[in-house]
Amino acid sequence: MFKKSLLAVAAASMLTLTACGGTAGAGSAAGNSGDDKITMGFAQVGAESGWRTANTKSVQDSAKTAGVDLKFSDAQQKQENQIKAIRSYIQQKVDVIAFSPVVESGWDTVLKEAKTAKIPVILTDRAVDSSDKTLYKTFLGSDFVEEGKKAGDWLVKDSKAATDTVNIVEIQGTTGSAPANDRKEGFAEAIKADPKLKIVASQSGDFTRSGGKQVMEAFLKNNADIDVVFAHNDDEGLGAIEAIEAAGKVPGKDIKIITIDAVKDGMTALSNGKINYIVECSPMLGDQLMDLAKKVIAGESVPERVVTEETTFTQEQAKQVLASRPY
Ligand code: GYE
Repeated sequence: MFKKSLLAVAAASMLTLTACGGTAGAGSAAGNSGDDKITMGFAQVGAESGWRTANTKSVQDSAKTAGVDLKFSDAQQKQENQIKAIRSYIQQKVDVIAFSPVVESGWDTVLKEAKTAKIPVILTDRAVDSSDKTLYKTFLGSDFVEEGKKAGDWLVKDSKAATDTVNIVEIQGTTGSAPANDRKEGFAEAIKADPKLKIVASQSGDFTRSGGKQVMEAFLKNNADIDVVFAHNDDEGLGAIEAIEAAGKVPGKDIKIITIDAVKDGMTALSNGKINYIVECSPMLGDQLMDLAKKVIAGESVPERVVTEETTFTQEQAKQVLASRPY
């Protein structure tokens, strides 16, 4: 089914080429590589987390299934590397560029270069703060504010019976990234509902396990009374667990932990009672990305925002689904 529709789109894109000579962002699927394969340049953030590994695999697998020739680069969480990769994709005249911007700001120049070269850009996973919405065709990914809200809503409910102040430490994601900015905002918004809930410290763990561990060690040193950790991703939460255990405390009991992602290691810790709640963020964006790319190249209209569907998991729910989680 999928293959068939891709063939149809590929054919449509060739028709577009014949009809309008590859102008107006129609791409040049047949022109560049000498066959009818679409070439996509994908500038990935890095390999910082379990989520990212699953996301990379999803994009690579889906490209294969869709018959898309994928050029892939890993920016090691550095914006300058991503910009270099995008410039090289422009030089190579790929048909479409997709990327997951490590931070939100500072993309206008390189996006304008892609636009001038008539190469369409698709944002996946993370947003940019450019005011010129014509610099990219669509943005596929999660609603991070909503994710932060879900995490905060759970804590509001869970803390109903508490009589004292609930001291929260927050381990933020990569500074300046859309998920760090938005999850922080959504969580803060939700916990406003209960004045007992107080964020006593907030620092970036760069979305990594080692970052989460380091930040948590410092938090434990400087704060005698921590009740809750809100980590912006599972990996940071898993790092925090190590720090909490090393300090002789019991994660999930002495200190409750809320994270976002729901990757295998996170879900395992949730089933084992070391994490208390996980908000899902799906990394499986590959199929939708390939589909959007085909449409964009064929000159079809696509929605400017495609939001990923996601759920949440308690410890009980995690036990039930753990075995069947694909990543
Ligand atoms: O939550 C985190 C990863 O951008 C949604 O990046 C993504 C985030 C994800 O490093 O684990």
